[in-house]
Amino acid sequence: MTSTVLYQASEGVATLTLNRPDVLNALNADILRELREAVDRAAADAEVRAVLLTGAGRGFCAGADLAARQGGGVSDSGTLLRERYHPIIMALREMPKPVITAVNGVAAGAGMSLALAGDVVLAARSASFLQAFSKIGLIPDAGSTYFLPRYAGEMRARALAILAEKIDAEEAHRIGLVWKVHEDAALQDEAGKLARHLASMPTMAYAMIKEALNQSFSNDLAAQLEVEATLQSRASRTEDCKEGVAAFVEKRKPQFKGR
Ligand code: T3D
Repeated sequence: MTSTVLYQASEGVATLTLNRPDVLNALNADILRELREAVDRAAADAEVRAVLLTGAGRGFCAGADLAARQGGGVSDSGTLLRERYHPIIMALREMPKPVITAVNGVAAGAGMSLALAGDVVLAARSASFLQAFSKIGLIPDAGSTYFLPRYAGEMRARALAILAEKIDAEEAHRIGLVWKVHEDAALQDEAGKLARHLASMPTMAYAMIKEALNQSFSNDLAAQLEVEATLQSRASRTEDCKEGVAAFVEKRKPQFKGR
C-alpha cells in the first residue's frame, strides 16, 4: 500500500509530504495516523534538526476527508479531534526543532490549521487558504481559532471563519498568516534551502524560542520575563552558545552541533 505520508531525512532535515494528491491530501484515518508517526519520528531523531511539512500534488491539505469522515470507528467529532488531530498539532508546536510548512496549494479546513502550526509558513504564489468549516456547518478546529486571532488579529479571524472566503497567498502574507511567498516552481527549493540552513543552526536555542513563545500569550509581562530568564539560563550553558560567542569574538563562522 502507498504511504499516505512520505518521510525523507537527509542533511539534518526531515521532509514530511502529505501524499493523497487525488483528494488534495484530505485527512482520513490513515494519513492522520501516519502523520502522527512521522512527526513523532522526526521529533525523536537527534540527527533531525529541522522539519519540513508539505503536500504532494496541487494541494497542501483539504482538511478532513469528507467522504471518509469519521471513518475508522470514531463517530464523535470531538473525540476524533482529541484522538487524532490534537496530538499532531501539539507535537508540531512542541517539537524541539523548527518546523517549516511549505504550502504548495490549497490549505482548507484543518489543512489550514496544519499549515499555521508551522513555525515558519511559506507559500507558493498559487496557494490559497480557506476556513472551509462553516460552509459545512462546522466550526474552525485543529487550532485555527488559536492561530488566526494571534497571527491575523481578531477582526480578520472572525471574518475568515464566518465568511469562509478563500484567500490567496499574497493576501495571507499581507495579513500575517504567511512568512514568505515564493514562485510555485521555487517553493520546494526555497523551503529545502531554509530547512537545511535551520538544521545547521543552534537547535536547542530554537527549541527554547518555541517554548518561550508558546507561553507568551498566556503570561503577563512579569511571568514572561521569568520564562525568558529561566530559558536563557539554560540556553547560555549550551555548547552552541559557547561556540556562537567564541566564533563571533574570533571572527569566524560558527559550527553549531545542536547541543
Ligand atoms: O468531524 C470532523 O471531521 C471534524 C474535523 C473537521 C476538520 C475539517 O477540516 S472540516 C473541513 C473539511 N474540508 C472542507 O470542507 C474542504 C472541502 N474541499 C473544498 O472545499 C475544495 O475541494 C477545495 C476548496 C479545497 C479545493 O477546490 P478545487 O476546486 O481546487 O478542487 P476540487 O475539485 O473540489 O477537489 C479535487 C478533488 O479532491 C475532488 O475529487 P474528485 O472530484 O476529483 O474525485 C474532491 O472531491 C476532493 N476533495 C477535496 N477536498 C476534499 C476532497 N475529498 C474529501 N475530503 C475533502 N475535504
